[in-house]
Amino acid sequence: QQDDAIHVFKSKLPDIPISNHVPLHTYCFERSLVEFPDRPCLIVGSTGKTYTFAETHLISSKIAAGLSTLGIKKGDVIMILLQNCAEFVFAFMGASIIGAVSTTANPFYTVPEIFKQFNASKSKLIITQSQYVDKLREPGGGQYPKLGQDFKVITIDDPPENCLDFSVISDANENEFPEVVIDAEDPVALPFSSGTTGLPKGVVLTHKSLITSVAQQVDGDNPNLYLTEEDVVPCVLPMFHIFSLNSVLLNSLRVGAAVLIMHKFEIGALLELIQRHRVSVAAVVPPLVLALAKNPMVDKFDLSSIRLVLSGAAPLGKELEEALRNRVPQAVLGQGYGMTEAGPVLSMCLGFAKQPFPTKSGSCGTVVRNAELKVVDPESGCSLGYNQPGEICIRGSQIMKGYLNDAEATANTIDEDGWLHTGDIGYVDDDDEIFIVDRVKEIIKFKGFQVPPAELEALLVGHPSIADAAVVPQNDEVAGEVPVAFVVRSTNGVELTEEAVKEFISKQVVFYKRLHKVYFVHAVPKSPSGKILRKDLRAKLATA
Ligand code: AYL
Repeated sequence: QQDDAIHVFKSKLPDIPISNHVPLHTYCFERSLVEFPDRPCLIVGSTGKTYTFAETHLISSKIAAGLSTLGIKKGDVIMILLQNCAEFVFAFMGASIIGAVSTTANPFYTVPEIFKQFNASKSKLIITQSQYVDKLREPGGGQYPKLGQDFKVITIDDPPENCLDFSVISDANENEFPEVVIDAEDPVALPFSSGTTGLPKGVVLTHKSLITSVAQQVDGDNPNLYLTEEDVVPCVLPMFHIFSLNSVLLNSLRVGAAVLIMHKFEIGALLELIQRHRVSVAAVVPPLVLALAKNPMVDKFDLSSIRLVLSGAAPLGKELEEALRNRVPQAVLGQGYGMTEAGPVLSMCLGFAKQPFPTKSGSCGTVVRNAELKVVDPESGCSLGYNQPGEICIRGSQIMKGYLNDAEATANTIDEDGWLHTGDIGYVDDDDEIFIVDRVKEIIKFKGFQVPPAELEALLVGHPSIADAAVVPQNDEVAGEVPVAFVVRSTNGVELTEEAVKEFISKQVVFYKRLHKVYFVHAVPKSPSGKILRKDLRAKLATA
C-alpha cells in the first residue's frame, strides 16, 4: 500500500519539540532541580517520610556510584524485584545515570518466573526485599544461578545471609561514578511482555522512547495530560508494570508533582491517604475503579481534592465510569490506552489537557501528539478510515527498539515501515476518539496484568496426563478477564480432575495466572497450520 493510500490519524494537539536526545534522568529532573528542588518528590504513604527532588536526585546519584563500585557498567542489567517503595525509584534512576538498564519484575513471581526473566535479561544483580530472598537461593537443585556467586542480591531491609544492605549502594560517594556517554538509543528499561503472541520477551525501551512518551503526555504549552508541581499523585499500581512506571512516576518527576507511594493496594489505606495528602490526580485500573465506585467505605472519606482520574491497562466499561462519576463528580474521568511495546502510551483522554476538549465516556482518548496511528483490516492489511474497526498500529519515536535478542518476534510486531501492530481491534470516531472493541492477540488481562496463554499451555502439556491444551480468556466482572483451560486428557489421564489441573498450575505461577476453570475436551480446535482457534473456544465459552 502506498503511503498516500494510508489514512493516518494524528492528535488534535500540534506536534511539539521534544528533548529526547538527553538521558532519561536528565530529562526527568531537568525542571525540578532548577525550579523546585525542595518540593516533595516522593512521599512514602505508610510512614509519611518525604524526599525532596534534590534528595531524590542525590540518593539516585549515590546509587549510581554504589552500583558502579559493585561492578555494574553501562549496558549491564539489574533486576528490580520490589513492591512500590522509594528505593525502587532510586535504583531505577541510579541505574539510568550510569547507563545501566533496569528489568522490573513482580516480587510475587514464583521461582521459575523470576529466573526466566533473570536469565533472559542477563541480570547482574537483584534489588529486593528480605522476604523474597528465599526464592532466589539455589532453588531446584542447581539448575539456576547461585546467589552470592553468580549474582549479588541487595535488600532494602535487613539483609539475610550472603545479601548486601541497601546502604552499600545508597551510602556511596555521589561524585564517584564513571562519566558515561549515553546515547538516546541506549536501553534504560527492560520490562517483559508477551506482546501479540507467545512467551514473555524483554521489551527494549530506550532513553529516547521513554522521554518521547512522557513528553507526549505532559510537555508542551497545552499538555495532553496537564500535571503541575502542585499535584499529588498516588502510586498504588505496581511500578514494575509500565503503566505506573511511565504515567505515574516518570510523568510526575518531569512536571514536579509529588508521588505518594503505596506499597500495595488496600482500599481503606488508599482512601485515608487521598484525604490526608489532598490527592489531586489518580491513575487507576478498572478493578480499582470498581472499588472506588462500589465500596461503601468511600462515603466516609473526603475525595474532593481529586480533579483527574486516569484509567488504563484494560477496558473500562461505561457503566463503571458513570458509577465512579457519582463518587467524584468534580473530577475529569478518562482513559489512557497503552501497550508495553508502544513505549507505552498510544492514546490519552483530551479532557485531561490544559485546554481540554470534550470527550465521550468509553473512549480510550486520542492518539498522542508527535505520533501517527492507523487502523488496518487484519485480513487484507489495508488502511481504514473513520469509524471502521481494525487493528490499531502506531508509529513514532516512543515505541520500543525491539524485543531483546528476538529479531523474529520484533519483525512480527514492528513492520518494515516502522508501524507497531498492537493486536488490538478498535476504531477512531468522527471526533478522533479511539474505541477499543476487541483483541486479536492471545493475551489475557487479569486486572490489567498480562497472562500469556502460551506460558500456561506449555506448562499444561508438560503434565504426564495431558495430551493437549489451550488457554483463553473468560469475562469476569471483577478481574475483567480470567484464564480458563481446555484440556485433552492423555490415554493414561482418565483420573485427571479439574482440581488437580488447577493445582498443578497454581503451584508454578503467580496468583493472577491461575486457572479459574478447566474444561475437558476430546480435541483442541486448530487451523490446518496447527494454530489454536482461540476465537472458536471463546465463542464456546460465550454460549456455555
Ligand atoms: P500491557 N482499554 C482497553 N484495553 C487496554 C487499555 C485501555 N484503556 N489499555 C491497555 N489495554 C490493553 O502491555 C490492550 O489490549 O500495557 C493493550 O494492547 O500490559 C494491552 O492492554 C497492553 O498491555 C497509560 C495507560 C500505560 C495505559 C498503559 C497500558 C500499559 C499496559 C500507560 O497511561
